[in-house]
Amino acid sequence: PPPTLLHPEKWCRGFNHFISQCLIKDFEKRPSVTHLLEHPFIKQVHGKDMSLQKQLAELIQEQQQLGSIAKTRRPYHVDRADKYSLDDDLVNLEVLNEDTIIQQLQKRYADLQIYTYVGDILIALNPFQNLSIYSPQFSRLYHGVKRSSNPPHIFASADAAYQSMVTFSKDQCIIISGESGAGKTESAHLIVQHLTFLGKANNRALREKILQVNPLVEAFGNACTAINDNSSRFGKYLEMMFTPTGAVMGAKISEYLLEKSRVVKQAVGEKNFHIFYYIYAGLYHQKKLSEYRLPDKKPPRYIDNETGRVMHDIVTKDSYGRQFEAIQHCFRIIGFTDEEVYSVYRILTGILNTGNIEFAAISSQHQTDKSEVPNPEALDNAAALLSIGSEELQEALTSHCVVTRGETIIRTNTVDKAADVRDAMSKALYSRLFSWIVNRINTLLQPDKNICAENGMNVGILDIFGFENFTRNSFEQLCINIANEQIQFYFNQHIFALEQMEYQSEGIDATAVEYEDNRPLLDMFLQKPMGLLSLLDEESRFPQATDLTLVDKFEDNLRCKYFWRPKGVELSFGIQHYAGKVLYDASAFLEKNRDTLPADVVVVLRTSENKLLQQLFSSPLTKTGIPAFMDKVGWSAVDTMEVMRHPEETTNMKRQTMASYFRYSLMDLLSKMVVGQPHFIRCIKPNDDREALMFSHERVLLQLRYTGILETVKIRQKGYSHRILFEEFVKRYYYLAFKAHETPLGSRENCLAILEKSKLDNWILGKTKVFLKYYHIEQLNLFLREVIGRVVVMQAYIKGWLG
Ligand code: AOV
Ligand code: MG
Repeated sequence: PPPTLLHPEKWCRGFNHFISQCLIKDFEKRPSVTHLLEHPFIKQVHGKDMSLQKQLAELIQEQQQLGSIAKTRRPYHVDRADKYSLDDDLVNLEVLNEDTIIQQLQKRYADLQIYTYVGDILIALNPFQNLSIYSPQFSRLYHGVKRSSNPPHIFASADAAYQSMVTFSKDQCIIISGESGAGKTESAHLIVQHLTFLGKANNRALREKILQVNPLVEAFGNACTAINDNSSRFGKYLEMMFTPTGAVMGAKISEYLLEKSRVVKQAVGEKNFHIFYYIYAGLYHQKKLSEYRLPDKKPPRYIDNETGRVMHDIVTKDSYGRQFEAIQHCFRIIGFTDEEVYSVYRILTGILNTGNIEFAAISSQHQTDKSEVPNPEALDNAAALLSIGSEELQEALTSHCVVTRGETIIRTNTVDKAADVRDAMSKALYSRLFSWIVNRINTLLQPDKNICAENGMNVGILDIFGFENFTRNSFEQLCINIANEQIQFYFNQHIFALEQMEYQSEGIDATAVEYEDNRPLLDMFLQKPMGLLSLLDEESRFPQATDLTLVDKFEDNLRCKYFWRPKGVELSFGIQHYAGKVLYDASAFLEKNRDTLPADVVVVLRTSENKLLQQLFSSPLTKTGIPAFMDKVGWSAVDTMEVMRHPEETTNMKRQTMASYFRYSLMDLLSKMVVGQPHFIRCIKPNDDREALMFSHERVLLQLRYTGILETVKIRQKGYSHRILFEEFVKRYYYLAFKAHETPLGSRENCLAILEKSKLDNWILGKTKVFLKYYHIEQLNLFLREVIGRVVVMQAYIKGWLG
């Protein structure tokens, strides 16, 4: 059988010390692999096995690149002075203040240098134009080289995460933040693109599939808002899974808090989820609208909030139609069956038809609270597409059962109530369909059990909806902004709080950097029982409560500087978020939080002959599993304790409100994030007009302030971003100072030996940990890869030599 390349560590340990010493000598005499490939043994055994040859050839190339570094083992900062522009990293600024930072960013932006480092953190300015810096050539350029060899780039950040994962067999997590329209989603795409490049799966089909995931889920989860034409209306955590040697083997998405209210209503100037326009236009151009019982003169109400415009776009431009084809392609590549896709289309068009059902009051003397459907054809259409009975549907929409004292009574719905039930049904259909698609993708992309799934590692990429401040802000904005508040807290914890705590406990003298701690605000939202979300839940339990009593309750209980109630506008309240003041309009807060779907509707939908639809409603779609617990990092302490005490409450809530679901989702997300080593990308929006090359001093300054960039630069200048236990450090880097077969102790002395041998300066040894600057790690990892690489090449060589 063809020999496989072992992990060098295993290989060395398995080898006789004497032989390996001889081989090292021999290899060092003839350090070329060209003759290795020419070796009779290799030719004989692997004449046809291209993959081994290819692996070797790649290794050689890498060795050659690394070789030049090895020859000049100078300290990093000397090394970079000649090749690397000092402008690339804000940490190099001599005079450090808001002005110098902003000038630097502005100058770079004018040169289309949209990326800038702050130590290990990447700042990305939205270019608002397509740049030609993301081609495969660029992927190659940023593959496994020293960061300073190239200008800052998002690929370099992806590369850093990947290298760190492969080198230390540790999960990584890339956290992309920034306000709405700042470029998070684009950044996430670019990272996936580069990671698929790095994780060269031999399996090309898998690579193709992974690249289709984002476009597909975004067609269903993104929409046009007043700020961004492709705004994420859900939070997305995409985990790319790799084998221990770094080949991509699968992917998994978790979705958070889809803004489902958008299905039934959109603000002025905004749109529904993209997929509805795609499918309507696609069917229009394919002349298939009638098959799905959709009118061809006027689009359904749910997608026609600005009468006329959508139809005009569909008829005159073909872009929606092309997008529909693209989505069909995505479905096919990822592996959905035709039947499944057909069911999805039936449900989508079923929702569009449902939106067209109208209600009118039946006026009789005795009953004013009864409604009927004046356009029964809409009802028939919806029922037909959802494969349910049209009479049953009408019943479920216009009446409801109440059980009192063991007796079931049927009550009728008013016109308004019936319309609410209709919309609740559409929202439930859509959000469950969305979750199903995500789950299905996860099944289709799960790693093949045969390729060592248990030793796999992953890189998670977080892309949520950014901070929003519209003219009118509702419950959805509140949830979105709290989520962003939480991400900011996580960032602060990592960059400032934990770092300072650690210096203290290790007896290192480091001056503290002041930063804006948003924890009190987060506690105001999340604390139990008096936090805003708890108050909202409590009020939602009272049938008599109104949105006004809710705001009164907030005012009575949230007595802190972050909350205020403007005079003269009854239903509004203001919050001082980390990213600015936002005025919320509390109308419909209670109803949105209660998020009720009448049992009668569920019963009818379960009778559907569409198997997929039946499945969507067959069990309560709760998120599975309690989040694996989770450091103190990033979560309001109060809340963590609470959930640990009552785990059943989070998973098994009988009547789940949006607030409790939201709280649970946030926690679930954090529990995923805290497992990995974080990498931060801060997206910044240079102007509000989406104009290329326009740099609004004011807007950028604001974002720099609230994201704490100045403080981050300070702490990165002074601080040590990597703190590694002695034992861990020796385990990781012993190759650099010891023989491969040795097993040195994880002691302070051995750490010192490694550090000195590597000729680095500016590090500190604490009581139990080595404190390193971000650039030390990079340098050490390169040395390490060079040594390991050499061992791998040798191994193959030896196999030939022995044969
Ligand atoms: P967001 O994800 O941060 O907003 P997007 O990633 O959707 O923002 O970016 C908004 C728009 O900016 C994109 O549609 C592109 O037109 C442009 N853009 C962003 N980054 C780049 C880039 N690197 N190159 C070219 N154009 C870019 V939101 O999801 O609304 O919070 O909720
Ligand atoms: Mg986005």
